[in-house]
Formats: sequence, structure tokens, C-alpha cells
Amino acid sequence: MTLSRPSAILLGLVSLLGGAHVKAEMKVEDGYELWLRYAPRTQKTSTARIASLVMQGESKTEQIALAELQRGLAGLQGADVPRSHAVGNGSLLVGTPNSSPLVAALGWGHELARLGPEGFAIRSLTLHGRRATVIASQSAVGCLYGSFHLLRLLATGQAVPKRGIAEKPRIRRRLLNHWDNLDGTIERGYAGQSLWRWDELPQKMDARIADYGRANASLGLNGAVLNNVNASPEILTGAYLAKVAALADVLRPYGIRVYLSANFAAPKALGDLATADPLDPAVAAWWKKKAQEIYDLIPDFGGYLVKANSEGQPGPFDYGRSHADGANMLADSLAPLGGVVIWRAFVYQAGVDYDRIKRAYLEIMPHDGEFRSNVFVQAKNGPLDFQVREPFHPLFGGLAKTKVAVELQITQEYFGHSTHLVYLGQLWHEFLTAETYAKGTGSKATGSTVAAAVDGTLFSHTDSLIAGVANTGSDRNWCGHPFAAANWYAFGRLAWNPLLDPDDLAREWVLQTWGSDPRVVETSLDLMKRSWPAFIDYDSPLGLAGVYEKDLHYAPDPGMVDARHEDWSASYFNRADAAGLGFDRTRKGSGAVDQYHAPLPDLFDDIDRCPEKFLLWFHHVPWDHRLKSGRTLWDELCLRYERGVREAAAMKAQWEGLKSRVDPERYRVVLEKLSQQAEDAKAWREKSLGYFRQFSGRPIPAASGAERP
Ligand code: BDP
Repeated sequence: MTLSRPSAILLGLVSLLGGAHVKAEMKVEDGYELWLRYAPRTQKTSTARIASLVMQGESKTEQIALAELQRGLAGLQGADVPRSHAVGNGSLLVGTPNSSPLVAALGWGHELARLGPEGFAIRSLTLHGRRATVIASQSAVGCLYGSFHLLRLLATGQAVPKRGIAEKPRIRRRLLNHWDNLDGTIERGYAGQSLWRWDELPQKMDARIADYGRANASLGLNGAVLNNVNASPEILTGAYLAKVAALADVLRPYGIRVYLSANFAAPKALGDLATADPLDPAVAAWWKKKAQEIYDLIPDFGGYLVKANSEGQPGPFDYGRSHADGANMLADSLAPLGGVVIWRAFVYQAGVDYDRIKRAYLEIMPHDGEFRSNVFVQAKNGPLDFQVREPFHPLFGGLAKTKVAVELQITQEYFGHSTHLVYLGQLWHEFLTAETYAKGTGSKATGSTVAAAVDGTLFSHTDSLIAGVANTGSDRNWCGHPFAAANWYAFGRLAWNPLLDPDDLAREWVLQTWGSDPRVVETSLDLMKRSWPAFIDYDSPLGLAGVYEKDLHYAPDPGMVDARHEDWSASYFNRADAAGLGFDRTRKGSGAVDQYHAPLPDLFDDIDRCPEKFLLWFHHVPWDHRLKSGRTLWDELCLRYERGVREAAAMKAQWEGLKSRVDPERYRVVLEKLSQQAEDAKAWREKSLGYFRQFSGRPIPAASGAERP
């Protein structure tokens, strides 16, 4: 199976088989090609044609870049582009100063050095009297990234700007975190089974792994944690490491380093030692030996991701040791070999504080300054758990001496799984551009956004890391919902540059995924733009959180009580009672507002100034409290749910307008899912308002949702 151009079965065949009425040039597509379809553009562009490819380097990675350019240009330009040894008119020259004498002769060494090992430059220029385009980098991987960049420009109808392009990633480690289990299932995965076929590896390698690498490289992603954070110790056995090494060999030429989730108790669980105490020399020695074994097989191994003392996972607390003790012991085993430890901050030990969202900050902050230099503390974007909207985690801007990494969730655990269309670009943008005020207020605040905390510039860290919990699986279209691939895409592009505009990214993705028919493009973009606000409205408006049914996390069930843990109960989070709704985190309540830098605590603390999007997150609001709209909380809540329901219905109707403009299979899949989404929205409103009404005791206003937003 390879990512080929859209299969060339034409309408005639489609109508014979299914009778769909589509335009004559419509191809049958199944989504496997993702955004790398390279379909010929139907709209005119001013972009100059590439007439030949000049590539002197012979490394695997450069060969991959060459093959990609050949495939992409053949598709986009409608004819094969020959490889040539000399630069002619319309040539595209690709290479590094080391691999290509032609590139070396350009004298760009200084600039390329400034762009770093993964950066690249693209320029149109005259070479020996011929008009040519050059993609150059210090490294082969940079050439691959540059090739994908140029193909993206061509596929989206953009020309190389006159001043040229100089790109380098703002974040050094750009990872997918796969929550894949060794039995092939995926925790919170909604697109089939794991891509890694552990039972067949290492003897048999699925050709799809290279396509996975290719899709990631097209975005600039350069790392993958292969297994679930709820880690099976077995992944560290010799038998599994051989499988991991085989995958690493396939992914390496795409610039992807492999990382593993490590079970903290592995030395004990695998039967080698009686303890996993991080301060026991035998334990440290076990991990040192393990690290050496891994690096012998995988010389560029990235490191360990660790979920410790969280949700039943083992960790240093089991031996009375601290987070820093645990992380540092592992870090010391990896440091001489070049690996890092990614220590998750998704920790919430009962007893630390009644308010669950305060606990990670309270557990981790006292250790700021104790962690080794090859440790990252990886926090989720918000202090709870990938909810539909959360204020940023106060560890961003809080931790100063520790490198803080962020974990975003691409897979839609709380966003309707692979059934609802929800584009997450705006959510991530809101988060990344949030001001932490770590450097004070006013002009001093400049540069203290969450993005600056993550890319390391806020506190001058030289290494940086961003991770996205992957939504990929064995489904033919990779992510289950055709539009879910947009979230993989947007995450990858934001990992390269967190300041990119989510609307621009949506446009890029749509043009490459659905083609350039203006009606299809504008409708798809509109759907994506409306999808997150709509989802918030019919799922968790006004800062509600944790409203979900037990374990599954699909539909809301705000009255759900989980006997296992109070802080797994929906009612614990929304605290609906006769007085009102929401969690009081003001200074009169849990005081969580004070985990932020001024002026945020005062802002969040004041019910009249707190942004309404976080109102029920920070306040227990009386049912008759007036909101900015002049409506009471109860009326506003009803309106929001109703508005969400209307939006979901409108999204479906909008898509129906694209029948005959979109290839039949992808059209059908999206329509089916949007229909379910519209039905769910109604049911979710009923369920939620039905529950809250028992407390508000007020009627649901008849015309609550008459207007569209
Ligand atoms: C929660 C998920 C759970 C994960 C956990 C985590 O429900 O499946 O194991 O986060 O991130 O969101 O560790």
C-alpha cells in the first residue's frame, strides 16, 4: 500500500457501481492520500512550472525527497518531470552544501547554518543565466521539509515570494504521542487498530509505516512515542525492542526519532529486581543497562515518556521519593547517550487539595530547579484533561528553571470521537497565544505567551518539546473522520511554528484535501470555523467541564457519579445545586485563581470581569445572575445549548449543498457523520438541560435559540 495519486477511476465506473451523480472528472477517493493528493488544480495559478529536477545527493532522505517531488509535480502539473544533472531553465535544484557541489557553489553556508539542522531556504533565482528554484538546507531532512513546503505552496496556488523563504522550526522536538497498546488496541483511539503490528514485527514491515513517516515529515513532525502512557513493561524487553528498532529504521529517513513510554516499575515488573526504588543503586544500574541496550539497537533513540503516580501507574511515590528523584534517575541513564525524559504533569494525587485542577501545580512546582537538564515536564494544555475549553495550565509561565513541554490531544476523546466534525486549530491557537504574564504586565509581558514558555524563549531554554496525542489508526482514511485529518495537519504545522494562524492552516488543508472548487473550499472552511464554537455550545458552554458519561467520554451525563473517585464524577465538576452552577475556584472557594501570575488572579476572581468563556470554570454562579447579554445564567445556558443544536443542523445542511462537488465516497462518509452529530447535539442538550433543570427549577425559555450566532 503506498500513497498513490487519487485512483483514476472515472465517473462512468462510479455511476455503474453506485449511481452517484458527480462531475465527469471526479475521482474515487477514500482519504488514504490525506493532504498529499497532489490533484491537478482546477483553478488557474500564476506559479511557474518546474521543468526538471536536479538532485545530487544520494542519501535515503534525499531520495525520498526526490521521489516526493517527482510524484507531487507529476500530479500537480499533470506531466512527469525529468531528473537532470545540470541546471536548465525551470530547474528545481535541491540539496545540501555537503551533498551537492551546485548548492555549495551558491555560498549560502552562513545563512543555512543560521537556519539550523532542520531549517531550509527556498529561492527563485538566475543561475548561470537560467531561471531556477533552489531548496537548500544544512541537512537532508531539511531538504525533505523544504520539498514538502514547496509542494504545499504549489498545491495551494501560492508562488515562492520574491524575497524567498527561510524557515526553521520554533520548537525542537515535535512529537506524536501514540496511546497504542501492545495488543493492537488504542486507548482513546477512534480510527481502528494500532498502525504498529507488533505480532508481525520485526520480520514483516507494513508498507503503511513509510506512509505514516511521509505524512509526518510533510508537516515537520520529528518524533513519535510509539506506545501508551499507561505503559506495558514488556515494551522494554529484548523481543519488543527489536520490533521498535525495525520501526525506527523505517522512520529515520523521514527525520523521525522514536521514543517509548516507560513503565516506572519495569525492573520489578519484568522480574529482574525486587524493587523499582529510584534511589536504589541496583535500580539505577538496571536502567543504565537498559538504556545501553536500546541505543545499541537504535542509536538515535529519543527517550522515555513517563506517566508516574497517576491513575494507578507506579512511580517514585511508591518508595517515598519525589517526582524529581524519579525523573532524574531515568535522565541520568539516558544523558550520556543523548536521550531525554519526558515526565508527565498529569498527576492529581488525592489529598493534595480538594480541587483536582490545583494538584499538578502543587505537586510539581516545589521541584522547579531540581530536574536534570535532559528532563521535560510535559503538561496538558489545561489543568484538567483536554476539555472543550480550559484556561491554560499554570505550569506554563510557572515553571522557570524546568523545561516545560505541552501535550495537546489530537484524538477527539472529549470532542465526539471520530463522529463529530470539530476542528481544533482555534482551540490550540487560543491556548498558545494566551498571555501568562510571567514577565510582569504591560510592555514587560511581551514574550511571555504560552508559546514562548513552550518554545523555550520565555526562560531561555535551548531545548523544547510539543506533543500531540495522535488520532491515527488502521482505518483506511487514517483518522476515522475525513475532517479529523485536519487536526493532525494543524497540530503538525503548529508544532513547527505555534504562531501560525489556524484559519490559514485550515485553508491549506482544505485546498490540498478537497481541491480548489471555491464553493467546496469556502463551505469546508466555514464548517471548520463554526465547529468548535458549536461543539462547546451543545456540550459544555460557559466554561463547564467534566460533564461526560463514565469511561467512554462521548456523550454528556452531567449527573454521573463515579463511585471509584469523587473527582471522576461529572457532578463534582459542575456542582449544580439549587443555588447555581459551576466550580468556585475564587479566593472564597478553592483559590485556584491564585496559581496564575497577576493580573489574572484578580480578573478570574471577579465574577463580573471573568471572561464568560471561563465563567463556570471559576465561579459557582447563581441561576439568576445576569450575564453580559442581560440574560440570566439559566436563560443564557439554554440559549447556548439551543444555538449549538442549530449550528449542528446547519452544518449538515451546508455539507448537503456540496453533493456533486465532492467525490461520492468522502461526501457520503462526512454526511453520515454530520447527521449523527446533529442528532447527538439534540440529545446532549436534552440530557444536560434535563439534569440542570432539576436544580434551576426554571422553565426552558421557548424562544431561547431563535437567533443564529
Ligand atoms: C485521560 C484519558 C485516559 C488517559 C489519561 C492520561 O481518559 O485514557 O490515560 O488521560 O492522559 O484523558 O494519562
